[in-house]
Amino acid sequence: MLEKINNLLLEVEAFTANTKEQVEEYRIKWLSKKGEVTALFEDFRTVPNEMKKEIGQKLNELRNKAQERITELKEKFDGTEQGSNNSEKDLTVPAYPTIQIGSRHPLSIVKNDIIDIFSRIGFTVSDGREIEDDWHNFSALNTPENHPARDMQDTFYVSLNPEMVLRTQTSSVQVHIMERQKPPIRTISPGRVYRNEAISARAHCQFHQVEGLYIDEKVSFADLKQTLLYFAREMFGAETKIRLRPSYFPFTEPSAEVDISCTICGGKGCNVCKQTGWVEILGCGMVDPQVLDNCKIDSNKFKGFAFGMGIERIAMLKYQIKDLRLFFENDVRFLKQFTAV
Ligand code: 2NM
Repeated sequence: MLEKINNLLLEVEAFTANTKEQVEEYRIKWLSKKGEVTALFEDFRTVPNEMKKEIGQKLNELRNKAQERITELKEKFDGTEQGSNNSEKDLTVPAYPTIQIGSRHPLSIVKNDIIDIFSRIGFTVSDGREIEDDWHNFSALNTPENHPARDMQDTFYVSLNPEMVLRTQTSSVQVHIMERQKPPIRTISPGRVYRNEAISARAHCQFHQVEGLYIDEKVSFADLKQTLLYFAREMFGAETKIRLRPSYFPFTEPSAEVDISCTICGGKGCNVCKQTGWVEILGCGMVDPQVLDNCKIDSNKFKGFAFGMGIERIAMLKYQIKDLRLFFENDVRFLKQFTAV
């Protein structure tokens, strides 16, 4: 056995190769599972104890030398065209990404941005149901029986049941919160809402909203304004200005609509802002005391502000998307433009 080992040692030392293939051939001949060195290790088990030390050392020497020689020669051919007949694959090349990573929907990106911005100033996120009863969607929110929003033309009724609707706004979530929770309340509710509208570039029968609500003992209109200025600057950049115009909602008094200075022209006037320098982004107001009382919150003690915005609208401004329908068609040519880098 010793003789066999010595012969192999000589062979290893004398070995040179001209091609990569030859190196691989010898690796198989010596070191593979069926190779000669491996076979000697098998035989080693039968060597008498008194010879184990000497033969073991030699055997280890042989294996190390063979391994060294092969690595050495492999390195010599690596990276050179020599010896490569191109049939051999380079196993160190990073794998081709056969699994394509998807992209997040632009509405989800913007929704998450809005959640992040309000989380940083202490707002929680609340979810609710999309099928609502009349009380949570309308009555509690001060929307009377004869209000046009309740019309079949505007609202989807479930199975013609006059009590159940697809929610038309996520303030219904906040009615649940106010009924359940004592102030202070500081929460936003993102979610899908439904309105019975003809589908066009500017309107759809489903869209997404984030509504916000803050109730405490001393909440003022100034708090509302400053919160919305903070939001506008975080969302659209530090230079952004806001402007409030008086408006009307059944659930707030006073109410206002909020414009931001146009993100495209910076206020100079362009197509997006129709030469006005301003674009509308949300509605807001001080929660009507009647709404607080409807939800068993003492309107003498507590005040609140609320606001609501369409996520599609914010996303259209942020990404300059001109047709609302793109958000719902799931055309990959549209969606893949939002792949994170
Ligand atoms: C808006 C505009 C103004 C609003 C009101 C409430 C609630 F539940 F507290 F009464 N939540 N959201 C609100 C107020 C929503 O959307 C344009």
